[in-house]
Amino acid sequence: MKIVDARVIVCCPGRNFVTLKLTTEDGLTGVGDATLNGRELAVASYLEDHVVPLVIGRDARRVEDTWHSLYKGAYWRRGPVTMTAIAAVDTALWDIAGKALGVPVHRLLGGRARDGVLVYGHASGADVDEAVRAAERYVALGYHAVRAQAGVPGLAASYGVGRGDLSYEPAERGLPPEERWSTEKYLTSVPRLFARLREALGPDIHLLHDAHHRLTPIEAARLGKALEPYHLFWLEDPVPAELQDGFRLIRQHTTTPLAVGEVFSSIHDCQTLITEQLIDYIRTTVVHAGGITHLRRIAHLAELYHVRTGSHGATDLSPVCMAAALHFDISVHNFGIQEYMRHSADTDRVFPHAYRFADGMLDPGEAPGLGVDIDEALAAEFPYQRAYLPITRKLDGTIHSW
Ligand code: CS2
Ligand code: MG
Repeated sequence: MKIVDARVIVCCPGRNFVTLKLTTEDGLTGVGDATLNGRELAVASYLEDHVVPLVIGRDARRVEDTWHSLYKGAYWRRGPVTMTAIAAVDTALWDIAGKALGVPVHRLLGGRARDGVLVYGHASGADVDEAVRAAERYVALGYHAVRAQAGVPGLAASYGVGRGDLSYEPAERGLPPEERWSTEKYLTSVPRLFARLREALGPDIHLLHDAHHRLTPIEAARLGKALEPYHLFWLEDPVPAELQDGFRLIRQHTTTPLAVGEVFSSIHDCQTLITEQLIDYIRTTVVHAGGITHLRRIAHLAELYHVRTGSHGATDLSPVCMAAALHFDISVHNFGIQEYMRHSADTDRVFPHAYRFADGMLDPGEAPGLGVDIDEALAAEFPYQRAYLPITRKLDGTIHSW
């Protein structure tokens, strides 16, 4: 089953996506998400200029061998660009494998391990009242889990909060917009948000919050302790996680569950966090952590240490990644939760898919392969538009983690 064609499709139906489409000699096709928000063309070039010549002529059935050939063959290992490119090839090969056998990919991953995939939506508001109303709307839609982010009094912008009627979207046309940040103001405001959310929603809705890499370990420990009365499902990205040891300090002070990993690209980024049980959920995703093949390795290590999965699922991960994630989520034993920021209508038209939402859960469906595709003619109507993630500075102008 030789690969005879490999195309990299860049489009922008409201935001940029990069998609790899492989075709075999017998006409089977497979797709893989290769989107790296803000650095999309780096991955497109890595694929077009360096990987495509290597995959043409390969046997599409050799998924594991292809993964290791691309990983070891590059010499320069790991990192978001390399691992996103490998992820796209890997995902497309799993898609082809399912189609060749006429079964959904989850059947190849051990079959369904649960009735559905618990997901969480993104509620946000310029202030606490608005964020509580947004969370109530998600509960009314049937969600059992909601991430809540609110504006911080005294700051013009805060992470995860849309602008006016625009929903939160992690990408901006043109050069990176600059925001100002105050950890002190933020730490004062967050407990108030969750006190109000628990009061409005009761004890059973899972509540999540993303600190988005902005705290020091001791600040994160303080926030975790302050949030304990509201028993969050998780506090995400409390600190930048290059220093995995930093989580020991947080762990000493709080029982609020911790989640990290959406920016990780391999098992090596989270091995200490997992084996020392410094986190409760690992957020690595199909698109940025080497595809389904490598994400399974991370999940299987995590299973030994009581760590569950909680894959990233923001709008800058395409429906191709979401579909692949759901085949992984429905079958992996130590599944925790799946992030699900709904895509725009244009994006859903460009990427027709089989997955469906009902009663707070997503289901990947039973279509052969991943159950997703890209409408290339429609994608061509939405050409790439350079966009960047914002940057943030402290009130004194010092650059900070956005
Ligand atoms: C966020 C993301 O969804 C999340 O948890 O951290 O929205 C993140 O900001 C974007 O994916 C960055 O591109
Ligand atoms: Mg996050």
